[in-house]
Amino acid sequence: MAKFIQIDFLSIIPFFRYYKNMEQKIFLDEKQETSIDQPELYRVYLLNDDYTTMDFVVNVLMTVFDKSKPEATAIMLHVHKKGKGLAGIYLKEIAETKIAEVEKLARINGFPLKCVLEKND
Ligand code: TYC
Repeated sequence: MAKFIQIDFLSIIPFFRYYKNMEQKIFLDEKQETSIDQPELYRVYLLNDDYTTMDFVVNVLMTVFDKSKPEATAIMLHVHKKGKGLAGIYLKEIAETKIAEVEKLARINGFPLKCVLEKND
């Protein structure tokens, strides 16, 4: 007759495995949730050139990127002086649509205005 509680270590191993798997599953589920909660965002930058008029760039910033006139003017002047300026941050598909819109508007108006897309890390 055993007087003490005895632990059979070999029979405990499957339980350790089970809890380890559960922890990993929870970890993976949390990771998945995070990627759903925080979609990847992209920055759309306007690039400077010597031919696009300042008025056109201000107009693009107001119509495509929903900036006020003072905001649009400040961004345009920043691009003009520094070579590149942030127009907005969007989901990838929206950012790509905006770039296509800008470049189409530029092309039909005879301007070489270009944008670049960068991941918002
Ligand atoms: N550098 C242009 C000019 O002097 C103006 C300009 C500003 C062009 C911003 C592009 O993204 C741009 N007419």
